[in-house]
Amino acid sequence: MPSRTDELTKAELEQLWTSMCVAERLDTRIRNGIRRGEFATVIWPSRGQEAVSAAAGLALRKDDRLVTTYRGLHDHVAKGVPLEEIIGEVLGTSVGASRGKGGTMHIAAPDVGVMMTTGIVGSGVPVGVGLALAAKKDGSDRVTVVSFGDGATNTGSFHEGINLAATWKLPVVFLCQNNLYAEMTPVEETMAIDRVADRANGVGMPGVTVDGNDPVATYFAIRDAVERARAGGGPTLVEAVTFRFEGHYAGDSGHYIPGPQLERQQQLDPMSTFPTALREAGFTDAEIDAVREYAVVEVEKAVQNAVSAAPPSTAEITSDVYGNGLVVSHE
Ligand SMILES: Cc1ncc(C[n+]2csc(CCOP(=O)(O)OP(=O)(O)O)c2C)c(N)n1
Ligand SMILES: [Mg+2]
Repeated sequence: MPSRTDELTKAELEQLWTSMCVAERLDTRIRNGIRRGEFATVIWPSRGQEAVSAAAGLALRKDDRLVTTYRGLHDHVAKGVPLEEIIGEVLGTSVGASRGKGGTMHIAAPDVGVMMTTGIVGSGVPVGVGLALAAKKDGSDRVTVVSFGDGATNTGSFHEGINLAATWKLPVVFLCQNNLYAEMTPVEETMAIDRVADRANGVGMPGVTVDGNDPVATYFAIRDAVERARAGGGPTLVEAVTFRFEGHYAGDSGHYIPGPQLERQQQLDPMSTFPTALREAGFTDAEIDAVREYAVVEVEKAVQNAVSAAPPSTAEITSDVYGNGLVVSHE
Protein backbone atom coordinates (compact mmCIF):
# COMPACT_ATOMS: atom_id res chain seq x y z
CA MET A 1 0.00 0.00 0.00
CA PRO A 2 1.46 3.39 -0.91
CA SER A 3 2.68 4.92 2.31
CA ARG A 4 3.20 8.58 1.40
CA THR A 5 0.00 9.22 -0.56
CA ASP A 6 -0.94 12.00 1.85
CA GLU A 7 2.14 13.97 0.78
CA LEU A 8 0.79 14.39 -2.75
CA THR A 9 -2.00 16.69 -3.90
CA LYS A 10 -5.16 15.33 -5.43
CA ALA A 11 -4.04 16.65 -8.83
CA GLU A 12 -0.71 14.82 -8.53
CA LEU A 13 -2.41 11.56 -7.59
CA GLU A 14 -4.79 12.02 -10.49
CA GLN A 15 -1.86 12.59 -12.85
CA LEU A 16 -0.29 9.30 -11.70
CA TRP A 17 -3.53 7.37 -12.17
CA THR A 18 -4.26 8.95 -15.55
CA SER A 19 -0.81 8.16 -16.85
CA MET A 20 -1.13 4.56 -15.62
CA CYS A 21 -4.59 4.07 -17.15
CA VAL A 22 -3.60 5.52 -20.52
CA ALA A 23 -0.43 3.42 -20.66
CA GLU A 24 -2.32 0.26 -19.70
CA ARG A 25 -5.05 0.91 -22.25
CA LEU A 26 -2.61 1.78 -25.03
CA ASP A 27 -0.66 -1.45 -24.50
CA THR A 28 -3.79 -3.62 -24.25
CA ARG A 29 -5.47 -1.98 -27.25
CA ILE A 30 -2.45 -2.48 -29.52
CA ARG A 31 -2.08 -6.13 -28.45
CA ASN A 32 -5.78 -6.69 -29.11
CA GLY A 33 -5.51 -5.06 -32.53
CA ILE A 34 -2.58 -7.31 -33.49
CA ARG A 35 -4.36 -10.44 -32.22
CA ARG A 36 -7.57 -9.61 -34.09
CA GLY A 37 -5.66 -8.95 -37.33
CA GLU A 38 -6.84 -5.33 -37.34
CA PHE A 39 -3.27 -4.16 -38.01
CA ALA A 40 0.19 -5.67 -38.21
CA THR A 41 2.97 -4.37 -36.00
CA VAL A 42 5.13 -5.43 -33.10
CA ILE A 43 5.30 -4.16 -29.53
CA TRP A 44 7.11 -5.19 -26.38
CA PRO A 45 4.38 -4.94 -23.76
CA SER A 46 4.79 -2.74 -20.71
CA ARG A 47 1.70 -4.19 -18.96
CA GLY A 48 2.51 -4.27 -15.25
CA GLN A 49 5.14 -1.53 -15.32
CA GLU A 50 2.76 1.46 -15.49
CA ALA A 51 3.50 2.73 -11.98
CA VAL A 52 7.19 3.25 -12.76
CA SER A 53 6.63 5.35 -15.86
CA ALA A 54 3.86 7.40 -14.23
CA ALA A 55 6.18 8.17 -11.31
CA ALA A 56 8.97 9.32 -13.65
CA GLY A 57 6.52 11.47 -15.61
CA LEU A 58 5.40 13.24 -12.45
CA ALA A 59 8.97 13.77 -11.24
CA LEU A 60 10.20 15.36 -14.47
CA ARG A 61 9.76 18.77 -16.06
CA LYS A 62 8.72 18.97 -19.70
CA ASP A 63 12.21 20.12 -20.72
CA ASP A 64 13.90 17.30 -18.81
CA ARG A 65 15.04 14.51 -21.06
CA LEU A 66 14.19 10.86 -21.33
CA VAL A 67 15.91 8.01 -23.11
CA THR A 68 14.02 4.72 -23.16
CA THR A 69 13.81 1.32 -24.82
CA TYR A 70 11.62 -0.77 -27.12
CA ARG A 71 9.53 -1.56 -23.97
CA GLY A 72 8.87 2.14 -23.55
CA LEU A 73 5.34 2.97 -24.69
CA HIS A 74 4.35 3.63 -21.06
CA ASP A 75 7.38 5.94 -20.71
CA HIS A 76 6.35 7.85 -23.84
CA VAL A 77 2.83 8.33 -22.47
CA ALA A 78 4.12 9.52 -19.11
CA LYS A 79 6.55 12.03 -20.67
CA GLY A 80 3.73 13.55 -22.72
CA VAL A 81 4.17 12.24 -26.25
CA PRO A 82 0.73 12.69 -27.90
CA LEU A 83 -1.08 9.35 -28.22
CA GLU A 84 -1.64 9.73 -31.94
CA GLU A 85 2.12 10.18 -32.46
CA ILE A 86 2.87 7.05 -30.43
CA ILE A 87 0.32 4.84 -32.17
CA GLY A 88 1.07 6.44 -35.54
CA GLU A 89 4.71 5.43 -35.11
CA VAL A 90 3.86 1.93 -33.89
CA LEU A 91 1.76 1.50 -37.05
CA GLY A 92 4.38 3.11 -39.32
CA THR A 93 2.24 6.01 -40.54
CA SER A 94 3.00 9.64 -41.39
CA VAL A 95 1.40 10.91 -38.14
CA GLY A 96 3.97 8.98 -36.08
CA ALA A 97 6.45 10.73 -33.80
CA SER A 98 9.26 9.74 -36.17
CA ARG A 99 6.92 10.19 -39.17
CA GLY A 100 6.45 6.45 -39.46
CA LYS A 101 10.03 5.73 -40.38
CA GLY A 102 11.18 4.33 -37.05
CA GLY A 103 8.45 2.12 -35.65
CA THR A 104 7.96 1.09 -32.04
CA MET A 105 11.69 0.83 -31.33
CA HIS A 106 12.55 4.32 -32.55
CA ILE A 107 10.11 6.83 -31.12
CA ALA A 108 11.63 10.27 -30.62
CA ALA A 109 9.74 13.38 -29.54
CA PRO A 110 12.27 16.09 -28.63
CA ASP A 111 9.51 18.69 -28.01
CA VAL A 112 8.57 16.80 -24.85
CA GLY A 113 12.10 15.63 -24.09
CA VAL A 114 11.97 12.08 -25.49
CA MET A 115 15.37 12.06 -27.17
CA MET A 116 15.75 8.42 -28.08
CA THR A 117 14.11 5.01 -27.95
CA THR A 118 16.47 2.16 -28.65
CA GLY A 119 16.33 -1.55 -29.39
CA ILE A 120 20.00 -2.10 -28.53
CA VAL A 121 20.02 -3.28 -24.92
CA GLY A 122 22.12 -0.97 -22.72
CA SER A 123 22.82 1.55 -25.47
CA GLY A 124 20.60 4.25 -23.97
CA VAL A 125 22.95 4.62 -21.00
CA PRO A 126 25.90 6.29 -22.78
CA VAL A 127 23.49 8.37 -24.87
CA GLY A 128 21.79 9.63 -21.69
CA VAL A 129 25.19 10.38 -20.19
CA GLY A 130 26.01 12.43 -23.29
CA LEU A 131 22.76 14.38 -22.97
CA ALA A 132 23.57 15.07 -19.33
CA LEU A 133 27.08 16.22 -20.27
CA ALA A 134 25.59 18.56 -22.87
CA ALA A 135 23.19 20.03 -20.29
CA LYS A 136 26.06 20.61 -17.88
CA LYS A 137 28.23 22.26 -20.54
CA ASP A 138 25.29 24.41 -21.69
CA GLY A 139 24.76 25.62 -18.12
CA SER A 140 21.22 24.23 -18.24
CA ASP A 141 19.58 22.69 -15.16
CA ARG A 142 17.87 20.04 -17.28
CA VAL A 143 18.01 16.48 -15.94
CA THR A 144 18.14 13.35 -18.09
CA VAL A 145 16.47 10.09 -17.07
CA VAL A 146 17.60 6.91 -18.78
CA SER A 147 15.12 4.06 -18.50
CA PHE A 148 16.21 0.47 -19.14
CA GLY A 149 15.70 -3.07 -17.89
CA ASP A 150 17.47 -5.36 -15.45
CA GLY A 151 19.15 -7.22 -18.31
CA ALA A 152 20.68 -3.97 -19.59
CA THR A 153 22.67 -3.68 -16.36
CA ASN A 154 24.72 -6.71 -17.46
CA THR A 155 26.08 -4.87 -20.50
CA GLY A 156 29.40 -3.10 -20.77
CA SER A 157 27.79 0.13 -21.95
CA PHE A 158 25.81 0.33 -18.68
CA HIS A 159 28.92 -0.03 -16.51
CA GLU A 160 31.02 2.33 -18.65
CA GLY A 161 28.24 4.90 -18.76
CA ILE A 162 27.44 4.97 -15.05
CA ASN A 163 31.15 5.16 -14.22
CA LEU A 164 31.62 8.24 -16.40
CA ALA A 165 28.47 9.90 -15.05
CA ALA A 166 29.54 9.33 -11.45
CA THR A 167 33.10 10.52 -12.11
CA TRP A 168 31.92 13.70 -13.83
CA LYS A 169 28.92 14.19 -11.48
CA LEU A 170 26.53 14.51 -14.40
CA PRO A 171 22.82 15.43 -14.00
CA VAL A 172 21.38 12.03 -14.91
CA VAL A 173 19.14 9.47 -13.22
CA PHE A 174 19.53 5.83 -14.20
CA LEU A 175 16.11 4.23 -13.88
CA CYS A 176 16.19 0.44 -13.99
CA GLN A 177 12.75 -1.06 -14.48
CA ASN A 178 13.53 -4.46 -12.99
CA ASN A 179 10.68 -6.60 -14.34
CA LEU A 180 12.44 -9.81 -13.23
CA TYR A 181 13.01 -11.09 -16.78
CA ALA A 182 15.31 -10.39 -19.71
CA GLU A 183 13.52 -11.87 -22.71
CA MET A 184 12.74 -15.38 -21.42
CA THR A 185 15.45 -15.53 -18.73
CA PRO A 186 14.65 -14.84 -15.06
CA VAL A 187 16.89 -12.27 -13.40
CA GLU A 188 18.42 -14.75 -10.92
CA GLU A 189 19.95 -16.64 -13.85
CA THR A 190 21.84 -13.61 -15.11
CA MET A 191 23.22 -11.94 -11.98
CA ALA A 192 24.60 -13.06 -8.61
CA ILE A 193 23.36 -10.04 -6.66
CA ASP A 194 19.91 -9.51 -5.14
CA ARG A 195 19.67 -5.82 -5.90
CA VAL A 196 20.54 -4.14 -9.17
CA ALA A 197 20.92 -0.92 -7.15
CA ASP A 198 24.08 -2.39 -5.55
CA ARG A 199 25.80 -1.93 -8.90
CA ALA A 200 25.97 1.80 -8.08
CA ASN A 201 28.41 1.13 -5.22
CA GLY A 202 31.12 0.04 -7.61
CA VAL A 203 31.28 3.45 -9.28
CA GLY A 204 30.69 5.64 -6.23
CA MET A 205 27.13 6.83 -6.62
CA PRO A 206 23.96 6.20 -4.62
CA GLY A 207 21.74 3.29 -5.57
CA VAL A 208 18.21 2.84 -4.24
CA THR A 209 15.72 0.03 -4.64
CA VAL A 210 12.04 0.92 -4.56
CA ASP A 211 8.75 -0.97 -4.93
CA GLY A 212 8.02 -0.24 -8.59
CA ASN A 213 4.41 -1.33 -8.16
CA ASP A 214 3.87 1.61 -5.80
CA PRO A 215 3.69 4.77 -7.93
CA VAL A 216 3.92 7.07 -4.91
CA ALA A 217 7.03 5.45 -3.40
CA THR A 218 8.61 5.31 -6.86
CA TYR A 219 7.77 8.98 -7.44
CA PHE A 220 9.58 10.03 -4.26
CA ALA A 221 12.63 7.90 -5.11
CA ILE A 222 12.89 9.38 -8.60
CA ARG A 223 12.07 12.91 -7.43
CA ASP A 224 14.86 12.81 -4.83
CA ALA A 225 17.31 11.59 -7.48
CA VAL A 226 16.16 14.28 -9.94
CA GLU A 227 16.51 17.02 -7.29
CA ARG A 228 19.97 15.79 -6.42
CA ALA A 229 21.02 15.77 -10.07
CA ARG A 230 19.55 19.24 -10.70
CA ALA A 231 21.39 20.65 -7.72
CA GLY A 232 24.73 19.42 -9.05
CA GLY A 233 24.95 16.38 -6.75
CA GLY A 234 25.48 13.91 -9.59
CA PRO A 235 23.74 10.75 -10.73
CA THR A 236 21.70 8.11 -8.89
CA LEU A 237 20.74 4.58 -9.86
CA VAL A 238 17.07 3.96 -9.02
CA GLU A 239 15.95 0.34 -9.26
CA ALA A 240 12.16 0.01 -9.43
CA VAL A 241 11.18 -3.62 -8.90
CA THR A 242 8.10 -4.47 -10.92
CA PHE A 243 6.78 -7.20 -13.19
CA ARG A 244 6.06 -7.82 -16.86
CA PHE A 245 2.71 -9.60 -17.09
CA GLU A 246 2.90 -10.29 -20.82
CA GLY A 247 5.54 -12.12 -22.82
CA HIS A 248 8.69 -10.42 -24.06
CA TYR A 249 6.91 -9.32 -27.25
CA ALA A 250 3.22 -9.30 -28.23
CA GLY A 251 2.68 -12.88 -29.37
CA ASP A 252 5.07 -14.47 -26.86
CA SER A 253 2.79 -16.43 -24.54
CA GLY A 254 5.13 -16.10 -21.56
CA HIS A 255 4.78 -19.86 -20.95
CA TYR A 256 8.12 -19.86 -19.09
CA ILE A 257 6.72 -17.67 -16.28
CA PRO A 258 5.88 -20.09 -13.45
CA GLY A 259 2.19 -20.08 -12.44
CA PRO A 260 2.81 -19.40 -8.73
CA GLN A 261 5.00 -16.39 -9.59
CA LEU A 262 2.32 -15.02 -11.91
CA GLU A 263 -0.37 -15.46 -9.25
CA ARG A 264 1.78 -13.80 -6.59
CA GLN A 265 2.53 -10.88 -8.89
CA GLN A 266 -1.13 -10.48 -9.86
CA GLN A 267 -1.82 -9.59 -6.22
CA LEU A 268 0.68 -6.73 -6.62
CA ASP A 269 -0.53 -5.44 -10.00
CA PRO A 270 -0.49 -1.64 -9.66
CA MET A 271 -3.62 -1.31 -11.81
CA SER A 272 -5.49 -3.20 -9.06
CA THR A 273 -3.70 -1.94 -5.95
CA PHE A 274 -3.44 1.80 -6.67
CA PRO A 275 -7.22 2.35 -6.73
CA THR A 276 -7.32 1.16 -3.10
CA ALA A 277 -4.79 3.83 -2.18
CA LEU A 278 -6.74 6.42 -4.16
CA ARG A 279 -9.94 5.55 -2.28
CA GLU A 280 -8.10 5.95 1.01
CA ALA A 281 -6.90 9.35 -0.24
CA GLY A 282 -10.52 10.42 -0.78
CA PHE A 283 -11.19 9.53 -4.41
CA THR A 284 -14.65 8.18 -5.14
CA ASP A 285 -15.21 5.07 -7.26
CA ALA A 286 -16.83 7.30 -9.89
CA GLU A 287 -13.71 9.48 -10.10
CA ILE A 288 -11.44 6.44 -10.41
CA ASP A 289 -13.64 4.89 -13.12
CA ALA A 290 -13.91 8.17 -15.02
CA VAL A 291 -10.14 8.13 -15.56
CA ARG A 292 -10.32 4.55 -16.87
CA GLU A 293 -13.06 5.59 -19.28
CA TYR A 294 -11.11 8.67 -20.37
CA ALA A 295 -8.17 6.39 -21.24
CA VAL A 296 -10.37 4.08 -23.33
CA VAL A 297 -11.87 6.98 -25.28
CA GLU A 298 -8.58 8.80 -25.88
CA VAL A 299 -6.70 5.68 -26.96
CA GLU A 300 -9.50 4.65 -29.32
CA LYS A 301 -9.59 8.11 -30.90
CA ALA A 302 -5.84 7.99 -31.48
CA VAL A 303 -5.97 4.43 -32.88
CA GLN A 304 -8.67 5.40 -35.38
CA ASN A 305 -6.73 8.49 -36.50
CA ALA A 306 -3.51 6.52 -36.85
CA VAL A 307 -5.16 3.63 -38.70
CA SER A 308 -6.57 5.98 -41.32
CA ALA A 309 -3.36 8.03 -41.71
CA ALA A 310 -1.21 7.75 -44.83
CA PRO A 311 2.06 5.83 -44.85
CA PRO A 312 5.23 7.96 -45.03
CA SER A 313 5.76 9.53 -48.44
CA THR A 314 8.69 8.19 -50.47
CA ALA A 315 9.80 11.82 -50.88
CA GLU A 316 10.65 11.77 -47.17
CA ILE A 317 12.89 8.75 -47.35
CA THR A 318 16.08 10.67 -46.59
CA SER A 319 14.67 13.51 -44.49
CA ASP A 320 15.75 13.41 -40.81
CA VAL A 321 18.21 10.70 -41.75
CA TYR A 322 21.29 12.79 -42.46
CA GLY A 323 22.44 15.87 -40.54
CA ASN A 324 22.48 19.32 -42.12
CA GLY A 325 26.18 19.83 -41.63
CA LEU A 326 25.36 21.56 -38.33
CA VAL A 327 28.36 21.63 -36.03
CA VAL A 328 27.64 22.05 -32.33
CA SER A 329 30.63 23.20 -30.38
CA HIS A 330 31.01 23.37 -26.63
CA GLU A 331 34.03 25.59 -26.09
C1 LIG B 1 23.04 -5.48 -27.23
C2 LIG B 1 21.83 -6.39 -27.35
N1 LIG B 1 21.95 -7.67 -26.95
C3 LIG B 1 20.88 -8.50 -27.02
C4 LIG B 1 19.69 -8.05 -27.53
C5 LIG B 1 18.48 -8.98 -27.60
N2 LIG B 1 17.53 -8.60 -26.52
C6 LIG B 1 16.45 -7.84 -26.79
S1 LIG B 1 15.57 -7.52 -25.42
C7 LIG B 1 16.60 -8.38 -24.44
C8 LIG B 1 16.35 -8.51 -22.97
C9 LIG B 1 16.62 -7.25 -22.21
O1 LIG B 1 16.12 -7.38 -20.92
P1 LIG B 1 15.95 -6.16 -19.95
O2 LIG B 1 17.12 -5.25 -20.08
O3 LIG B 1 15.65 -6.71 -18.61
O4 LIG B 1 14.70 -5.36 -20.54
P2 LIG B 1 13.17 -5.78 -20.63
O5 LIG B 1 12.98 -6.33 -22.00
O6 LIG B 1 12.88 -6.75 -19.56
O7 LIG B 1 12.42 -4.50 -20.47
C10 LIG B 1 17.64 -8.93 -25.19
C11 LIG B 1 18.73 -9.75 -24.64
C12 LIG B 1 19.61 -6.70 -27.93
N3 LIG B 1 18.47 -6.18 -28.42
N4 LIG B 1 20.69 -5.89 -27.82
MG1 LIG C 1 13.82 -7.05 -17.72
